[in-house]
Amino acid sequence: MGKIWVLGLAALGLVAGCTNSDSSDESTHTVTLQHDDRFHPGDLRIDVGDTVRWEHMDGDEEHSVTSGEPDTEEAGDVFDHDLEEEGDEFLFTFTQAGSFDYFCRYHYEDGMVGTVTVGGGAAADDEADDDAEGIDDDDGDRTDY
Ligand SMILES: [Cu+2]
Repeated sequence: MGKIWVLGLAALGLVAGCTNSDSSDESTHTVTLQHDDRFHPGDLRIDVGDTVRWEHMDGDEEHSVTSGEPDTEEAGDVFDHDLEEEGDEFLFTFTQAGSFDYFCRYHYEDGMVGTVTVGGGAAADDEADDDAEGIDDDDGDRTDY
């Protein structure tokens, strides 16, 4: 009985190991908030399913990570998180492709804004091209024949 139990645990360990390695292709990207009132990097390109981690590295200066563009109705709709002091962080996982603007409520007028571009790699570009060509070809065929 004792040996079977040990083997069972070992098998579970292997399964857990595989699961961990699978999830490692969803990566986390760090954007730091620094003393120059900028996000670093301001433009970030990630894959769908990746997580962005904003890390405060600016003493006790209050910043925010707020989705959208300043002074619009959509501002803060997706996320709106204050980072008040050094070491504070905010994580957000992007599950949809697209281009996502965000800003700091306190310093956007000084240029503390950023963009996260999700997906849009070779695969997405090919799909967009195919769609455009498909529409053109259909129209052309109907007109010609
Ligand atoms: Cu700020």
